[in-house]
Amino acid sequence: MPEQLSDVTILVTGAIHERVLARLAKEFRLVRIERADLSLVDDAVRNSVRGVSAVSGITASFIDGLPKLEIVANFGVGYDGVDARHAGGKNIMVTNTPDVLTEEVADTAIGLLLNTLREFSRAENWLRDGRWVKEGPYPLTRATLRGRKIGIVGMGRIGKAIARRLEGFGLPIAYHNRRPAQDVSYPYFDTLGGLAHAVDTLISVAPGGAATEKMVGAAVLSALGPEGVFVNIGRGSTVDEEALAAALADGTILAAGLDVFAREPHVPQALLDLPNATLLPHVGSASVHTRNAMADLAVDNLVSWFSKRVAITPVPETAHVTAG
Ligand code: 8YV
Repeated sequence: MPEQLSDVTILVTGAIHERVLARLAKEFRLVRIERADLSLVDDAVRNSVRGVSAVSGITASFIDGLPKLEIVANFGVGYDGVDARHAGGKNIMVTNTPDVLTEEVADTAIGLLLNTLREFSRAENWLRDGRWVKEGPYPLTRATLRGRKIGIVGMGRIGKAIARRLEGFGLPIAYHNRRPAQDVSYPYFDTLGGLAHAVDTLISVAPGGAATEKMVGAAVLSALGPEGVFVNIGRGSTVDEEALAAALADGTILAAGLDVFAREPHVPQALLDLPNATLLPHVGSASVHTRNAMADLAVDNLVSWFSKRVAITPVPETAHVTAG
């Protein structure tokens, strides 16, 4: 007889989308803790947890502390908050939420790029502050999208969706990735520095993690040059924020648009102080429509795992994992 989902314990660590909670509570036995810290659960719970639903903080030791764990369902396409390699080594599945947020995040990247270049937030403040009436038109923007050469860092699903949009703007596109992408014909650069040299507008969709830590630093920014614009919609950990603030302050590059930061929700004061930085509070996928779709996919992975014994969207590090 197939097992009852209501007998399966799912642990939710930290804040997560309401729809994830509502659906999990309906289908499973749900236990919530305020952060991924096993001292917050007693041994009976610890020994019964078979699935985890989380956004971040799922370390190797957290995984090791749950003897019956079979699957971690990450809310978000980026899963740098889950030690997926460790999970994969222990035959534990990790899933993420790809595809359902691709177009939303690509839309946000374009909006952030345009806002960074054409200063729409500042222009709106000019209007709201009554300066249009008192002082006349908002000053012409120093920057424009016209004539720009785009470099995309990370040519995955979202990188491709951004590239498709920018083709429509009539701009040349090149990219850097760990390896050339199969289904695109844009020029490929095997180093980030090489790409930064060749373009004046760098859009990063790169994932977080040790391999990409602070990869956008002083050398890359100086290669981008004084007309350079840097947009980050990937992960804040990929940027040396101190070097970026310095490059924006001294004119090494022209402007930056950032949706992600190394220590969210904290944004370095040096960036807050800069007029040529456009800063968003990690809203890339943050519409009701898209977050609902992400919530459903996160929960559907758990339902599929415990009813059909297969995950819908396993991450590559755990693609080999099978249900015992
Ligand atoms: C998520 C994201 O909203 O999917 C991702 O990787 O960065 C965002 O879309 C975030 O992970 C959850 O808050």
